[in-house]
Amino acid sequence: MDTMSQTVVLGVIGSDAHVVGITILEQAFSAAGFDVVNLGVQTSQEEFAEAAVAHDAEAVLVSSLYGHAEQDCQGFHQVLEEADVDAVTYIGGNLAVGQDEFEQTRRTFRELGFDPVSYKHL
Ligand code: B12
Repeated sequence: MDTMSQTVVLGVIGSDAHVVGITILEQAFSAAGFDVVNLGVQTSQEEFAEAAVAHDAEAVLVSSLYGHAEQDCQGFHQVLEEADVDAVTYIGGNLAVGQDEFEQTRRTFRELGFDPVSYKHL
């Protein structure tokens, strides 16, 4: 019988070491009944893909705070595709450097292949 497990893979991409946000996300998703695989900070694109495959993830959640999300996510969806990952992908945090406009940021990450972006104004 299908166990209907809903696994969420979560991590902070690139060289980013901000850990508080994903710790809160981990707790929130666990409390909501998901199985959470928290890859922690400084996670590479390949590590996200490997974990998503290994755990047959429903969703991959990428966090980025330090302002380099756009560079760190270049080619990310190709890496996922090559690994045969079939999951929704979300990104959130502080996705741009400084005070740039939300719609522009959302467009940038949609074009990079992500589903709706959670974005925090600084
Ligand atoms: C604490 C902190 C640090 C600590 C981190 C300690 C640690 N181990 O976590 C230290 C001092 C190490 C640090 C270092 C740096 N930091 Co810092 N840091 C912060 C600070 C003050 C708070 C971050 C935090 O913990 N917030 C609390 C949590 C709960 O909120 P959050 O992280 O935003 O996460 C929530 C949401 O964003 C969202 N979310 C997050 N990820 C995701 C993902 C998805 C999918 C979704 C849906 C939602 C989501 O949900 C979370 C829970 O509510 C912020 C400023 C701020 N007020 O945000 C700067 C800030 C993030 N840091 C900044 C910078 C620049 C740096 C450094 C580059 C500074 C430097 N020159 O060295 C380095 C980077 C080091 C590195 N390699 O990562 C900038 C980033 C600027 C930008 N993006 O434009 C900020 C915004 C400060 C600023 N205003 O300039 N930092």
